[in-house]
Amino acid sequence: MSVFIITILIILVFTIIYQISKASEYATVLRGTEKVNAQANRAIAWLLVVMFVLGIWGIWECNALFQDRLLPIAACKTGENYDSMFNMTTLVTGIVFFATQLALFWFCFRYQSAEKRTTFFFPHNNKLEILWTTVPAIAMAILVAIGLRNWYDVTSPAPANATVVEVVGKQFNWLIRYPGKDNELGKRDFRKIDDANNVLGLDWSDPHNTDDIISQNGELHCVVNKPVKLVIGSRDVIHDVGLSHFRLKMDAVPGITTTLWFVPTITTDSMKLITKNPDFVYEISCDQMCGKGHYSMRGTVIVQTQAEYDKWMASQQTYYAGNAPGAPAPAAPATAPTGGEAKPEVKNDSVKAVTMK
Ligand SMILES: [Cu+2]
Repeated sequence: MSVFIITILIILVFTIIYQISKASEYATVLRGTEKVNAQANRAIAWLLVVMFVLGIWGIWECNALFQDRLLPIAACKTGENYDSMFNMTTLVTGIVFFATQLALFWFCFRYQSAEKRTTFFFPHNNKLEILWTTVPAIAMAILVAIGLRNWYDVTSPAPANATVVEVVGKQFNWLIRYPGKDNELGKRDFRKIDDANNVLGLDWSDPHNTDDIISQNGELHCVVNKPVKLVIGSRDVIHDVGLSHFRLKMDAVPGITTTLWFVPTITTDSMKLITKNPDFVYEISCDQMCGKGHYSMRGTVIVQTQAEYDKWMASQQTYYAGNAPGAPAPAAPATAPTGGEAKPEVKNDSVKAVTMK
Protein backbone atom coordinates (compact mmCIF):
# COMPACT_ATOMS: atom_id res chain seq x y z
CA MET A 1 0.00 0.00 0.00
CA SER A 2 2.75 2.48 1.01
CA VAL A 3 4.64 1.69 -2.22
CA PHE A 4 1.51 2.61 -4.18
CA ILE A 5 1.11 5.92 -2.31
CA ILE A 6 4.81 6.81 -2.77
CA THR A 7 4.55 6.06 -6.51
CA ILE A 8 1.46 8.28 -6.83
CA LEU A 9 3.26 11.04 -4.87
CA ILE A 10 6.33 10.88 -7.12
CA ILE A 11 4.13 11.08 -10.22
CA LEU A 12 2.28 14.07 -8.71
CA VAL A 13 5.54 15.89 -7.86
CA PHE A 14 6.83 15.41 -11.42
CA THR A 15 3.52 16.61 -12.84
CA ILE A 16 3.66 19.75 -10.66
CA ILE A 17 7.26 20.47 -11.72
CA TYR A 18 6.28 19.96 -15.37
CA GLN A 19 3.29 22.28 -15.03
CA ILE A 20 5.35 24.99 -13.30
CA SER A 21 7.99 24.88 -16.04
CA LYS A 22 5.27 25.05 -18.68
CA ALA A 23 3.65 28.01 -16.90
CA SER A 24 6.97 29.89 -16.67
CA GLU A 25 7.54 29.22 -20.37
CA TYR A 26 4.19 30.83 -21.20
CA ALA A 27 4.99 33.72 -18.83
CA THR A 28 8.32 34.24 -20.64
CA VAL A 29 6.52 34.48 -23.96
CA LEU A 30 4.00 36.94 -22.54
CA ARG A 31 6.50 39.18 -20.68
CA GLY A 32 9.34 38.98 -23.15
CA THR A 33 12.34 36.63 -22.99
CA GLU A 34 14.97 39.28 -22.28
CA LYS A 35 13.19 40.75 -19.29
CA VAL A 36 12.68 37.31 -17.70
CA ASN A 37 16.31 36.31 -18.35
CA ALA A 38 17.58 39.52 -16.73
CA GLN A 39 15.46 38.86 -13.66
CA ALA A 40 16.67 35.27 -13.45
CA ASN A 41 20.30 36.42 -13.76
CA ARG A 42 19.89 38.90 -10.92
CA ALA A 43 18.23 36.28 -8.74
CA ILE A 44 21.01 33.74 -9.42
CA ALA A 45 23.71 36.35 -8.70
CA TRP A 46 22.17 37.17 -5.31
CA LEU A 47 21.62 33.48 -4.52
CA LEU A 48 25.35 32.91 -5.11
CA VAL A 49 26.19 35.66 -2.59
CA VAL A 50 23.84 34.04 -0.08
CA MET A 51 25.46 30.65 -0.76
CA PHE A 52 28.95 32.06 -0.11
CA VAL A 53 27.90 33.66 3.18
CA LEU A 54 26.06 30.49 4.28
CA GLY A 55 29.07 28.34 3.33
CA ILE A 56 31.51 30.43 5.38
CA TRP A 57 29.05 30.53 8.30
CA GLY A 58 28.71 26.72 8.05
CA ILE A 59 32.48 26.23 8.27
CA TRP A 60 32.59 28.52 11.32
CA GLU A 61 29.70 26.71 13.03
CA CYS A 62 31.16 23.22 12.37
CA ASN A 63 34.44 24.37 13.85
CA ALA A 64 32.72 25.69 16.97
CA LEU A 65 30.60 22.54 17.27
CA PHE A 66 33.53 20.11 17.20
CA GLN A 67 36.04 22.26 19.10
CA ASP A 68 35.65 20.28 22.33
CA ARG A 69 36.00 16.93 20.56
CA LEU A 70 39.52 17.65 19.32
CA LEU A 71 42.49 15.83 20.80
CA PRO A 72 44.15 17.33 23.90
CA ILE A 73 47.61 18.90 23.64
CA ALA A 74 50.30 16.70 22.11
CA ALA A 75 52.00 14.46 24.68
CA CYS A 76 55.47 14.51 23.11
CA LYS A 77 57.82 17.02 21.46
CA THR A 78 57.43 15.54 17.98
CA GLY A 79 53.67 15.72 18.46
CA GLU A 80 53.98 19.46 19.12
CA ASN A 81 55.95 19.82 15.87
CA TYR A 82 53.28 17.88 13.99
CA ASP A 83 50.60 20.12 15.49
CA SER A 84 52.38 23.29 14.41
CA MET A 85 52.86 21.80 10.93
CA PHE A 86 49.15 20.98 10.81
CA ASN A 87 48.20 24.48 11.95
CA MET A 88 50.52 26.08 9.43
CA THR A 89 49.16 23.93 6.57
CA THR A 90 45.58 24.73 7.62
CA LEU A 91 46.40 28.44 7.77
CA VAL A 92 48.09 28.56 4.34
CA THR A 93 45.48 26.42 2.57
CA GLY A 94 42.69 28.21 4.51
CA ILE A 95 43.83 31.65 3.29
CA VAL A 96 44.10 30.36 -0.29
CA PHE A 97 40.68 28.68 -0.02
CA PHE A 98 39.00 31.80 1.33
CA ALA A 99 40.65 34.13 -1.21
CA THR A 100 39.84 31.95 -4.24
CA GLN A 101 36.24 31.30 -3.15
CA LEU A 102 35.71 34.99 -2.45
CA ALA A 103 37.07 35.87 -5.92
CA LEU A 104 34.96 33.14 -7.55
CA PHE A 105 31.69 34.26 -5.97
CA TRP A 106 32.47 37.98 -6.36
CA PHE A 107 33.15 37.56 -10.09
CA CYS A 108 29.89 35.62 -10.51
CA PHE A 109 28.03 38.48 -8.83
CA ARG A 110 29.91 41.45 -10.24
CA TYR A 111 30.00 40.23 -13.80
CA GLN A 112 26.51 38.79 -14.10
CA SER A 113 24.98 39.02 -17.55
CA ALA A 114 24.15 42.61 -18.48
CA GLU A 115 22.85 44.06 -21.67
CA LYS A 116 25.59 46.60 -22.38
CA ARG A 117 28.61 44.59 -21.22
CA THR A 118 30.88 43.12 -23.87
CA THR A 119 33.23 40.21 -23.29
CA PHE A 120 36.89 41.04 -22.67
CA PHE A 121 39.08 38.57 -24.55
CA PHE A 122 41.95 37.48 -22.28
CA PRO A 123 43.53 34.33 -23.68
CA HIS A 124 46.99 34.19 -22.10
CA ASN A 125 49.44 35.96 -19.79
CA ASN A 126 52.92 34.59 -19.19
CA LYS A 127 53.56 36.67 -16.06
CA LEU A 128 50.39 35.33 -14.43
CA GLU A 129 51.19 31.75 -15.46
CA ILE A 130 54.66 32.00 -13.90
CA LEU A 131 53.27 33.62 -10.75
CA TRP A 132 50.54 31.08 -10.03
CA THR A 133 52.83 28.16 -10.78
CA THR A 134 55.92 29.21 -8.82
CA VAL A 135 54.24 30.64 -5.70
CA PRO A 136 52.21 27.47 -4.90
CA ALA A 137 55.21 25.29 -5.85
CA ILE A 138 57.48 27.14 -3.39
CA ALA A 139 54.79 27.10 -0.65
CA MET A 140 54.21 23.35 -1.14
CA ALA A 141 57.97 22.64 -1.17
CA ILE A 142 58.34 24.44 2.19
CA LEU A 143 55.44 22.46 3.71
CA VAL A 144 56.85 19.17 2.38
CA ALA A 145 60.32 20.02 3.75
CA ILE A 146 58.87 20.62 7.23
CA GLY A 147 56.99 17.30 6.92
CA LEU A 148 60.16 15.44 5.95
CA ARG A 149 62.04 16.93 8.91
CA ASN A 150 59.31 15.74 11.29
CA TRP A 151 59.25 12.32 9.63
CA TYR A 152 63.01 12.04 10.01
CA ASP A 153 62.64 13.00 13.70
CA VAL A 154 60.58 9.91 14.49
CA THR A 155 62.21 7.40 12.12
CA SER A 156 65.88 8.34 12.65
CA PRO A 157 68.09 6.25 14.98
CA ALA A 158 66.83 6.58 18.56
CA PRO A 159 69.08 7.99 21.32
CA ALA A 160 71.20 5.38 23.10
CA ASN A 161 69.27 5.73 26.38
CA ALA A 162 65.92 4.94 24.74
CA THR A 163 63.69 2.27 26.26
CA VAL A 164 63.18 -0.34 23.56
CA VAL A 165 59.72 -1.86 23.31
CA GLU A 166 58.47 -4.23 20.65
CA VAL A 167 54.88 -3.77 19.47
CA VAL A 168 53.45 -6.61 17.41
CA GLY A 169 49.98 -6.52 15.91
CA LYS A 170 47.88 -9.62 15.49
CA GLN A 171 44.22 -10.21 14.70
CA PHE A 172 42.99 -8.67 17.00
CA ASN A 173 45.19 -7.24 19.72
CA TRP A 174 48.63 -5.82 20.41
CA LEU A 175 51.45 -7.83 21.95
CA ILE A 176 54.01 -5.68 23.75
CA ARG A 177 57.45 -7.10 24.49
CA TYR A 178 60.14 -5.60 26.72
CA PRO A 179 63.75 -6.68 26.34
CA GLY A 180 64.27 -7.38 30.06
CA LYS A 181 67.48 -6.85 32.03
CA ASP A 182 69.88 -7.42 29.10
CA ASN A 183 68.10 -4.57 27.22
CA GLU A 184 68.07 -6.66 24.06
CA LEU A 185 65.10 -8.25 22.33
CA GLY A 186 65.72 -11.90 21.52
CA LYS A 187 65.20 -13.44 18.06
CA ARG A 188 61.76 -14.30 16.81
CA ASP A 189 60.75 -16.94 14.28
CA PHE A 190 57.22 -16.99 12.89
CA ARG A 191 57.39 -20.80 12.59
CA LYS A 192 57.63 -21.02 16.39
CA ILE A 193 54.41 -19.04 16.97
CA ASP A 194 52.04 -21.01 19.18
CA ASP A 195 49.02 -19.21 20.59
CA ALA A 196 49.06 -21.16 23.86
CA ASN A 197 52.75 -20.99 24.78
CA ASN A 198 54.67 -18.77 22.40
CA VAL A 199 52.53 -15.91 21.08
CA LEU A 200 55.45 -14.13 19.43
CA GLY A 201 57.43 -17.16 18.28
CA LEU A 202 60.40 -16.42 20.54
CA ASP A 203 63.41 -18.56 19.68
CA TRP A 204 64.38 -20.15 23.02
CA SER A 205 67.82 -21.03 21.72
CA ASP A 206 68.58 -17.28 21.85
CA PRO A 207 69.52 -16.44 25.46
CA HIS A 208 68.34 -12.82 24.97
CA ASN A 209 64.79 -14.18 25.00
CA THR A 210 64.84 -15.66 28.48
CA ASP A 211 64.41 -12.34 30.29
CA ASP A 212 61.93 -10.81 27.82
CA ILE A 213 58.57 -9.73 29.19
CA ILE A 214 55.36 -9.82 27.13
CA SER A 215 52.33 -7.79 28.05
CA GLN A 216 49.40 -9.37 26.26
CA ASN A 217 46.76 -6.95 27.45
CA GLY A 218 48.24 -4.31 25.16
CA GLU A 219 49.70 -2.13 27.93
CA LEU A 220 52.75 -0.18 26.88
CA HIS A 221 54.51 1.34 29.86
CA CYS A 222 57.05 4.11 29.36
CA VAL A 223 58.86 6.70 31.40
CA VAL A 224 58.08 10.40 31.13
CA ASN A 225 60.81 12.54 29.49
CA LYS A 226 62.77 9.43 28.49
CA PRO A 227 62.97 8.39 24.83
CA VAL A 228 61.08 5.26 23.89
CA LYS A 229 61.80 3.33 20.72
CA LEU A 230 59.07 1.14 19.27
CA VAL A 231 60.15 -1.85 17.21
CA ILE A 232 57.02 -2.65 15.24
CA GLY A 233 55.93 -5.85 13.52
CA SER A 234 52.91 -7.94 12.67
CA ARG A 235 52.03 -11.61 13.09
CA ASP A 236 49.49 -11.84 10.27
CA VAL A 237 48.21 -8.93 8.16
CA ILE A 238 49.12 -5.24 7.94
CA HIS A 239 48.13 -3.32 11.06
CA ASP A 240 49.12 0.19 12.06
CA VAL A 241 50.23 1.46 15.45
CA GLY A 242 48.15 4.61 15.91
CA LEU A 243 49.18 6.93 18.76
CA SER A 244 46.89 9.90 18.23
CA HIS A 245 47.75 11.59 21.55
CA PHE A 246 51.39 11.63 20.44
CA ARG A 247 50.37 12.49 16.82
CA LEU A 248 52.23 9.40 15.59
CA LYS A 249 51.44 6.34 13.55
CA MET A 250 53.45 3.61 11.90
CA ASP A 251 52.51 0.60 9.80
CA ALA A 252 52.97 -2.87 11.33
CA VAL A 253 53.90 -5.03 8.36
CA PRO A 254 54.40 -8.81 8.45
CA GLY A 255 58.00 -9.70 7.60
CA ILE A 256 59.27 -6.11 7.88
CA THR A 257 60.42 -4.31 11.03
CA THR A 258 59.44 -0.65 11.26
CA THR A 259 60.55 1.70 14.04
CA LEU A 260 59.44 4.89 15.66
CA TRP A 261 60.83 6.85 18.57
CA PHE A 262 59.55 9.71 20.67
CA VAL A 263 59.87 11.30 24.09
CA PRO A 264 56.61 11.32 26.07
CA THR A 265 56.40 14.59 28.01
CA ILE A 266 53.15 14.27 29.98
CA THR A 267 52.37 11.41 32.36
CA THR A 268 48.98 9.68 32.19
CA ASP A 269 48.15 11.16 35.63
CA SER A 270 48.99 14.71 34.50
CA MET A 271 46.93 14.24 31.34
CA LYS A 272 43.95 13.24 33.51
CA LEU A 273 44.22 16.67 35.17
CA ILE A 274 44.78 18.53 31.88
CA THR A 275 41.76 16.91 30.21
CA LYS A 276 39.74 17.02 33.47
CA ASN A 277 38.91 13.38 32.71
CA PRO A 278 39.71 10.92 35.53
CA ASP A 279 39.30 8.01 33.07
CA PHE A 280 41.76 9.37 30.49
CA VAL A 281 44.08 6.83 28.85
CA TYR A 282 46.59 7.21 26.03
CA GLU A 283 45.31 4.93 23.34
CA ILE A 284 46.98 2.63 20.84
CA SER A 285 44.53 2.20 18.01
CA CYS A 286 44.92 0.10 14.91
CA ASP A 287 44.92 2.60 12.03
CA GLN A 288 44.74 0.03 9.27
CA MET A 289 41.58 -1.90 8.47
CA CYS A 290 42.74 -5.43 9.28
CA GLY A 291 39.66 -7.64 9.53
CA LYS A 292 36.35 -8.03 11.30
CA GLY A 293 37.76 -7.40 14.78
CA HIS A 294 39.74 -4.30 13.72
CA TYR A 295 37.60 -1.97 15.88
CA SER A 296 38.58 -3.88 19.02
CA MET A 297 42.37 -3.62 18.58
CA ARG A 298 42.83 -1.16 21.37
CA GLY A 299 45.94 -0.94 23.50
CA THR A 300 46.98 1.64 26.06
CA VAL A 301 50.15 3.60 26.72
CA ILE A 302 50.90 4.31 30.35
CA VAL A 303 53.33 7.18 30.77
CA GLN A 304 54.69 7.17 34.30
CA THR A 305 57.59 8.31 36.44
CA GLN A 306 60.81 6.26 36.55
CA ALA A 307 59.96 5.01 40.07
CA GLU A 308 56.47 3.88 39.02
CA TYR A 309 57.89 2.21 35.91
CA ASP A 310 60.58 0.38 37.90
CA LYS A 311 57.97 -0.83 40.39
CA TRP A 312 55.74 -2.10 37.56
CA MET A 313 58.68 -3.75 35.78
CA ALA A 314 59.75 -5.52 38.99
CA SER A 315 56.27 -7.04 39.28
CA GLN A 316 56.43 -8.60 35.81
CA GLN A 317 57.26 -12.23 35.14
CA THR A 318 59.42 -13.16 32.18
CA TYR A 319 57.58 -14.89 29.35
CA TYR A 320 60.17 -17.67 29.44
CA ALA A 321 59.43 -18.51 33.07
CA GLY A 322 55.74 -18.96 32.30
CA ASN A 323 55.88 -20.62 28.94
CA ALA A 324 59.15 -22.30 28.02
CA PRO A 325 59.77 -26.03 28.45
CA GLY A 326 61.71 -26.91 31.58
CA ALA A 327 61.26 -23.44 33.05
CA PRO A 328 60.17 -23.02 36.67
CA ALA A 329 56.41 -23.06 37.29
CA PRO A 330 54.85 -19.66 36.64
CA ALA A 331 54.11 -17.38 39.56
CA ALA A 332 50.72 -15.70 39.76
CA PRO A 333 50.67 -12.65 37.48
CA ALA A 334 51.16 -9.47 39.45
CA THR A 335 48.89 -7.34 37.32
CA ALA A 336 45.50 -8.52 36.14
CA PRO A 337 44.87 -8.09 32.43
CA THR A 338 42.43 -5.23 31.84
CA GLY A 339 41.28 -6.03 28.36
CA GLY A 340 42.11 -7.69 25.07
CA GLU A 341 43.27 -11.27 25.08
CA ALA A 342 44.02 -12.69 28.53
CA LYS A 343 47.35 -14.40 29.03
CA PRO A 344 46.78 -18.14 28.77
CA GLU A 345 47.09 -20.03 32.00
CA VAL A 346 49.92 -22.50 31.68
CA LYS A 347 49.93 -25.61 33.81
CA ASN A 348 53.01 -27.73 34.34
CA ASP A 349 51.59 -30.51 32.12
CA SER A 350 51.09 -28.22 29.16
CA VAL A 351 54.57 -26.76 29.61
CA LYS A 352 55.99 -30.23 29.05
CA ALA A 353 53.74 -30.72 26.04
CA VAL A 354 55.18 -27.75 24.15
CA THR A 355 56.75 -28.95 20.95
CA MET A 356 59.36 -26.75 19.37
CA LYS A 357 59.23 -26.91 15.60
CU1 LIG B 1 43.25 -3.01 12.48
